[in-house]
Amino acid sequence: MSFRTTPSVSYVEDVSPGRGALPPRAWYATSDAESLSLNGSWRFRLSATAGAQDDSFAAEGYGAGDWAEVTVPGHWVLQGDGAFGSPIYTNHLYPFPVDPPHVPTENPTGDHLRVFDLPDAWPADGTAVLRFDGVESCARIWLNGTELGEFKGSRLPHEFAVGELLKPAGNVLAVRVHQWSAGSYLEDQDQWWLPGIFRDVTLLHRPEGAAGDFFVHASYDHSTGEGTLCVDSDVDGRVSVPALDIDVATGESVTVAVEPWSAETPKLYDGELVTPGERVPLRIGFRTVALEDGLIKVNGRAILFKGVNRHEWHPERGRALDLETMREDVLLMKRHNLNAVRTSHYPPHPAFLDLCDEYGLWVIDECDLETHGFTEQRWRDNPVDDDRWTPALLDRAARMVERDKNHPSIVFWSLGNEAGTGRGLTAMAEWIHGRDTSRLVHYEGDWNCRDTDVYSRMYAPHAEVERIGKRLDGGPGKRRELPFIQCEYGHAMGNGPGGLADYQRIFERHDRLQGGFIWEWIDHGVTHPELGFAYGGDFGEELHDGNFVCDGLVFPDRRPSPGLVEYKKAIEPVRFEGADGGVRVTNAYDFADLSHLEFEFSYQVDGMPTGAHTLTVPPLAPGESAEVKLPAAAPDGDGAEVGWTVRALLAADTPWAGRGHEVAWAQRTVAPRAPLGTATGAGPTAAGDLIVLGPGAFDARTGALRSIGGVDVTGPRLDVWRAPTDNDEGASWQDDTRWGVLWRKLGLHRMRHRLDGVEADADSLTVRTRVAPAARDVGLRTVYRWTSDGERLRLTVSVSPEGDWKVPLPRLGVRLGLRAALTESALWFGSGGEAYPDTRAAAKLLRWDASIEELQTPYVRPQENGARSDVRWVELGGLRVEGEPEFWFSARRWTSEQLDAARHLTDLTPGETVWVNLDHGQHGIGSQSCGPGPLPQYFLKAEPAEFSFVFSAIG
Ligand code: IPT
Repeated sequence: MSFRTTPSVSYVEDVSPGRGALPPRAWYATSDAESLSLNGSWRFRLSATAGAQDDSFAAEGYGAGDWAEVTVPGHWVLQGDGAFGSPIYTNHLYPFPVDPPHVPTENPTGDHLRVFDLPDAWPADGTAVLRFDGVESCARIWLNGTELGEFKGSRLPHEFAVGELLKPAGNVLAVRVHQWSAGSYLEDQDQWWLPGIFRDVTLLHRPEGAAGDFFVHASYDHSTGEGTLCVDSDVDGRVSVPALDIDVATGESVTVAVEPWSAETPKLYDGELVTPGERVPLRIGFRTVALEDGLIKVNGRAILFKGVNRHEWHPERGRALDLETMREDVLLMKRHNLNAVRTSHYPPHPAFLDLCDEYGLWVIDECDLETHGFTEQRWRDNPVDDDRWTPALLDRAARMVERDKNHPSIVFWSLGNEAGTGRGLTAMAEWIHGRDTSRLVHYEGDWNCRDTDVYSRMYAPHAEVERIGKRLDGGPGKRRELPFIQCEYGHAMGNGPGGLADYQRIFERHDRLQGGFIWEWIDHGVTHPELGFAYGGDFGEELHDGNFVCDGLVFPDRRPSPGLVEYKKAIEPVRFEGADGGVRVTNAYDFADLSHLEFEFSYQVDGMPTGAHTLTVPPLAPGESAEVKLPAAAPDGDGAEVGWTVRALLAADTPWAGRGHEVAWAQRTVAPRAPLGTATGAGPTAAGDLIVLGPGAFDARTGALRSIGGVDVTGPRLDVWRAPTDNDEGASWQDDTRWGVLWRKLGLHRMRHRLDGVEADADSLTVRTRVAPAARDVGLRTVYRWTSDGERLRLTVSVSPEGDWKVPLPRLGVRLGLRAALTESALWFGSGGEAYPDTRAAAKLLRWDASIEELQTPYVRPQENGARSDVRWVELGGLRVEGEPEFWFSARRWTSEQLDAARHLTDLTPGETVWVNLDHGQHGIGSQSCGPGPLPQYFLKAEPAEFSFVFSAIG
């Protein structure tokens, strides 16, 4: 005798892509055919295992009145206030035992129910399909009690024919979603595991004679200026493009003069595909992508990717993105000079690609495939090298290509990410090459370029990229013929990434280097009531990768981080160089001339802009440059520094920014500021326990400063510690240069200050100290020498390292405390935004003011932030501080030690002191949270240094 106790759920662990779905086809948002969105509130029941419940919920008349509700699109773990489980974050580790294709018995399973009526206008004839745009990770579908099938492939569409099952009213759509399935092994991307129906569910009417699949081929011949259009269509019909007077049959090709599409000039022509039963709007962009002379060319020109990796993310809704959020991403990218997106690591919601077509971004569309966790077992059992999985891989490739093939913005198909190598990948590449000869194929894991049309790498150091640019990298013959891109570089985790401008200059020096994509666009922080933004581990995950999920150029709420501002500057499409009495302007666009820009020029005196002038720049073609005379003579600074700023601004409104939006800029100093002077004349005098020197009062025994002109001051003392950034901490696999770890090991976070002597002479007060960590023999001899002219107090700090310093210093300067009650804001002449030695390209030197709060950069995991560079002077808390040479300053309501100890911003609470760092040096930032550390020229070496500050009290 045999009997079953649980319903069969064998499909969950089946390596096949599924059953019952229609073949994939081109996706379009609208047509004149009726459609019904099934987004909204659905009834929801969560089970702990895949087989906990039978199918009876799918039957008509089932009573789900006591079920909970969830919003579709959505992830159930982000709804229900924790009642439906929690998100899990792992980078590459599978959060379940690796035994493909098996998944855990504990397999959260969400039954979703939606009852709907057809609208009155729903035609009686024809048929209908149900479209699911994204369900993670495996779904089984029933309509009115009849099973339609099941599928995997979370970020890919699946359609089911439902025509004869539909009723005018009371249709019951039942969807059972399993968090884990065989498909999970193919979806090991570095992101939160978020089950649910997270993209749209739509019922589409298919009239008699409706469009089936169609492929818009729209190429451009740059030698003739003509475009050729041919629309292949499963269902015969006609294609019209009124603006081009085109009206041809499907399958027929027509060549006419057109304006081509490029990311810089995204010309789209409205057209229509008319089949006997349906009219489908088309947005046609003419462009030709080719591999020519070993270069990626579009419309005959080599392009340079200034790109970013974009995951779909919203801090409350996860990967369930609405159109406005997608548009915000595109607008932010365009406003920051980006021209390319890699859709890491899966095809995005298709509406995002419509936006890329419309606003102009080159796209690498990546397949929903990553098997990174197999690296833990040296890739043994890797599905991409196991024929049993190949149908699933080919299904994924086809669903991506067929869905997205009509987007002019897509120039590359990418097989996936971090999946090792194997026959399955080759099969995908072969199929894609055969299906679409108008685009190129990308996959980073293929270093020999067996299957790909570009040599692509991630996080290659500058020197290696330069060698590749010079073609000194060797490699197999095919690779040597191919162009190079970095599909990931510049790890934007926390403060950073550093070194972007250095990469960009290398990319520009060598034709073979066609740019790259920063990792990544957005921090995947989850809005959390107590923590602000949560990251890995904050939901009690047993296995997690902490804040490695927060590594974007924008914060979770899409506020740009300084990294994005820096990138914008590094990739700006217009370059300015100072020339004798003029400025040399270079057009660094690939396609656009400069006629869409206007140029503004102004001088600034002591950081204050004087009047603006127009700079007349010819409409240079891409690559051209010209020297332009400065429009006015420099004003007399009378001892103050004089410089100029030139800005390239949009001359007219565009769809992505208004007239006046700044695209590029540069500055140059014309006359330096006068030296600060020695500030001597007054001598120290004893007054009880104090020594008075000009406006300064010092502790007579310790030499510590107490006040300046009545303003209470704690310190200043030498300070070398900064709360390590994620890039300081480094990645676990880079042990020898993880400075954050080595600094702490050496004890730089607990330096002791030994007083060796306080000496007063006729015109100075000298305090001799040695600053060093316990248990070590290295130290910094530090001498503070104070002088005054009666009004101002000058401090010169001399530092001499002792012992064998094997590590660079985090920072070198002084820290002082001011009374918080009197310190609300700062006014300074220096860089406006955060800057460090290798994140300083965007340091615009003007006079700025900001509150102490505004001086903080809200990195999701607290860490060193907010330094302003090249500071000539700063005023805060009743003091003016001038520096010689220029210095870095930061001010915060907590100490570096408190910043270091905090895990979330909500751990930081303001105290009674504002702590100010005046730094002579900062160590570079680099990209070591995943890639290479700072370049050697940005190291802050422990070597002899001397720097001065002049303090005075202000009214
Ligand atoms: C690389 C991954 O491709 C990406 O998804 C992300 O995890 C990134 O690293 C780090 O944030 S893989 C890495 C081992 C180089």
